[in-house]
Amino acid sequence: MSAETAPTLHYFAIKGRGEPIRMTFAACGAQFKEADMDFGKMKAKAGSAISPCGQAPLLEVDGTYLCQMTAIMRFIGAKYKPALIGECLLQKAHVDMLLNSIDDLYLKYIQCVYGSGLEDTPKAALWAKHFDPQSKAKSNDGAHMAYLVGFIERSPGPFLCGANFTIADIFFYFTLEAYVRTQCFGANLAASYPALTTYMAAVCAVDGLQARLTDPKRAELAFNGNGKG
Ligand SMILES: N[C@@H](CCC(=O)N[C@@H](CS)C(=O)NCC(=O)O)C(=O)O
Repeated sequence: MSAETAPTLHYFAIKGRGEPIRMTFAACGAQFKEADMDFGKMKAKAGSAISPCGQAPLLEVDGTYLCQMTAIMRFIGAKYKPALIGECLLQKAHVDMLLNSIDDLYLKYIQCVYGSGLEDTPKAALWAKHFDPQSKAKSNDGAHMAYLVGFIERSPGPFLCGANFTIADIFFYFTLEAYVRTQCFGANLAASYPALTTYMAAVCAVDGLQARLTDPKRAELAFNGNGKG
């Protein structure tokens, strides 16, 4: 694809929900442009074709603005590297199931970061309800790390869908990055779920993605927009 027709990611200068999209482009080896999102303009135009849900990220493709991070990742995968969205109909459904399950757990992080500043008490509550292996059979909105690790443990290969690396791995890796940061659960996460260490190493080694993960410009981006987490 020529530089002129490359899609444009409209997002803030942070990792946030823009980063799994950047990682997806990297895993595809596809070019894209970036434009800083202006929060006021995004809200002023909320509900219009250029800000359909009044939220970012947005991907501008041939004059159309797509919102919803996982839908954007699926579009990029389908366009540039179809195996990333699943190799057959059933695996595609599996990838969608995983993306929804991962988002359920990622949202618990976002709520704790933006709703409670990732303070110690809410962070301990987050661990107790959604991470402590003892709580996996309790009511937890379907969001529990034990469920996601279960997918890895049942997989016949290094990734969530066996040997096929998919966009679900991209979002899960990013979610794990958030939770393993020292500001969050640090080493406690891998201590409770040892399978995560091998899994994260396998994802890190994926061609294309590796370049994004080691890009110094990525390291400079804050994880979230409020300086927490
Ligand atoms: N479900 C949406 C969530 C998007 C979202 O929460 N975007 C945040 C930034 S990461 C935002 O625009 N927040 C401003 C607001 O909701 O008013 C997605 O997956 O893209």
